[in-house]
Amino acid sequence: MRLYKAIVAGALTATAAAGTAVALPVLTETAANAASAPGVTVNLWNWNWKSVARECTDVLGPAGYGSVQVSPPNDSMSKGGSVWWDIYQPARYTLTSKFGDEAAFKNMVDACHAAGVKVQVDTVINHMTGQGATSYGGYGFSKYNYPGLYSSWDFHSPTCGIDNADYGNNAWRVQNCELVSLSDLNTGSDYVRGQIAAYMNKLTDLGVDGFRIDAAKHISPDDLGAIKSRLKGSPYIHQEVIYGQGEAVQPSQYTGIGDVDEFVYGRKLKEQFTGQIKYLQSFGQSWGLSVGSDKAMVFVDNHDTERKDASAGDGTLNYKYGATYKLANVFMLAWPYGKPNVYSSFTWSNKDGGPPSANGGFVTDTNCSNGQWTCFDREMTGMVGFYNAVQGTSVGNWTDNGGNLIAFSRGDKGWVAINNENGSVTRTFTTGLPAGTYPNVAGGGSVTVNSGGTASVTVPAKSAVAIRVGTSATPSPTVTPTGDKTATVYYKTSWGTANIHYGINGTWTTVPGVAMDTACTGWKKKTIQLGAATTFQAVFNNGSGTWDNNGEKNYTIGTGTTTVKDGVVTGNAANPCEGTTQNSATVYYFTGWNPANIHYGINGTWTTVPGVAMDTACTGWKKKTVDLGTAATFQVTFNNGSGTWDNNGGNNYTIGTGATTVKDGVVTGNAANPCGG
Ligand code: ARE
Repeated sequence: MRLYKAIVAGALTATAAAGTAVALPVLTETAANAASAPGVTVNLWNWNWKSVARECTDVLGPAGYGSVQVSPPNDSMSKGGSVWWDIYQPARYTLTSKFGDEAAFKNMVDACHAAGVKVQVDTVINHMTGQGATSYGGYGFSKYNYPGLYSSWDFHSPTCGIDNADYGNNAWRVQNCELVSLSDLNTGSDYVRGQIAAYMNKLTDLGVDGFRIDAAKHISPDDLGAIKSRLKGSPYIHQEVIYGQGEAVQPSQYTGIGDVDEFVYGRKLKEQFTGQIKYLQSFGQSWGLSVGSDKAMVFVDNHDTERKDASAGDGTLNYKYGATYKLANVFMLAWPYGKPNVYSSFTWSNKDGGPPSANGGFVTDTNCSNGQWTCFDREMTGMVGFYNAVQGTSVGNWTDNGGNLIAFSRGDKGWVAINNENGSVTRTFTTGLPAGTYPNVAGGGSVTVNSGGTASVTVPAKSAVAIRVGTSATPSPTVTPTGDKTATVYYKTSWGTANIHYGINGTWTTVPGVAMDTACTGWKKKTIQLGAATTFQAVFNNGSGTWDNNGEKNYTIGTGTTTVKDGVVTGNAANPCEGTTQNSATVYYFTGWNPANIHYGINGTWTTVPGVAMDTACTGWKKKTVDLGTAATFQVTFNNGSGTWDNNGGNNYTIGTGATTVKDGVVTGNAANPCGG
């Protein structure tokens, strides 16, 4: 026995709704770079190796993250834990960092690989240090002298410092002078290129799959290209070239080497999510993004942008924005642009302050329940599955409420609604998904999609609902059996809408089942194809959560005509409507809505909101024929499925048998077909 009940969970409620809508193609996704595609990357910035390993095994792998980006693993200048930024001052390329030693690093790479997660390393190769004398590994150095590695002649000289004005007009100084007084490696030198390539190749030998190139803007594309040509294999590369309007060095100059970290993306998302997200319908390179989708690694924030002042034009959202931040990340994983990079790190109040550490700055294990780490990667696990499920599909069915609620589908694989409003929104949405009940992978609850692909969904304030194919709550599709047995079921009920949810040989319809027709007053009817089967199981519901499942036993029904009345099943029954009056009404409704529903009451018994979808009769006219049984008139209202109603100014429309037109509030009985014919 298998029983379905209507599914209602958390603040989210979802019920099936009749209706059809026209799919609106919006954007075609650029083909993914399959060869080196990192999947969804998560930047576990400042996590130690032991914690990254555990996260790969417990969270990232099972969720379907494709890659993890880790912080610089090389030995660096030590500020003893007081700041985070000492890791961006390399002392040597030995893997003795504040995150662990080489053995811990290797163990982490292996654990991530075993979980199916690739590893990208943040590599700092433009420069060495600007201060300090000792590293985490206990190695001694000075700004232009690194015993056994670099001496003064390995740096650009004579030395100069990058001034703010240089960004605007002097590419040479940006790439040959010192960034914030950090000793600038002469990347034009064969020896320096060799040392850098040796470091990266060592990481590759340890299993590393890709690199973030820190401060790539400050290495000329020629030098970086030459270093890349010495790398083993074909690691995935994304380069930190921060876009600045009118600057002398532009991200587009680096796309021949690899992908670019797209900083404009996060700035734009901050503008929209602190404004009105309806504009995101056209979000893409035309918005001034610095490189195309196929060359962009995108992120809502990274370690630099999250620390920008909230008012800064180049700042982004960060975890302190709470629900808004999460919604922006949901959008990133649902919208086809670039390769997404989710950011998960430690919480902070002092912008310079280092991560939780002990023993002179060695980073302690990530603890997701003490408030010191955001563990934001764990909040996105469902959306990572969504991202993976919808690859290769386009955006369709875009809709918005003219403000801060948007929804769209990704082909017939996924659908998402993002509500950035301060109140909940209930609408009937076209999801484009096959009928079924799907869990909300962006939060709690579930959504039931009807056979027309629509679903009535309440999206709570500042939250998202995302559903996708392949999730466990999706019932298996209905199999149409071969054979020619049929069963006609008459069901006695006072419900305005009745569905029959049935199983043939254990294969059930998707909840809530199939709508029954009105046979005559008090009786609903449906004929079911049984194929070779001679009996089947059935339960009934009113489409909004009220079920009759025969006291949890289901009804067992055979071929031929059967009546189900007050819990009694009568096989080989006579048609209970025979001899009764069979009135019907055909209503033509003039409207620009698509869809349009007719919500009606016969002798006080109303259909379930929003009612029944009308068919398009001809331009401007919708049509529906309703069985009235013995009734001579009925009460009618109309709606567009998303909350706009025409109820004749609160009076409803009273409509009789035969053909009726309703146009601009005027009811015409015994009307001619307005579509001709
Ligand atoms: C620290 C101290 C400095 C000190 C220096 C040397 O803060 O006062 O002079 O050490 O002793 C990080 C921190 C820095 C820190 C550095 C080294 O952010 O504060 O300096 O580590 O410890 C430009 C670059 C871009 C760079 C940003 C910060 O183009 O590459 O500046 N970002 C990366 C990292 C940073 C890191 C470094 C590089 C250095 O992600 O975290 O620095 O490895 C416009 C331009 C941008 C420019 C931006 C800021 O937007 O378009 O190109 O970014 O202005 O100037």
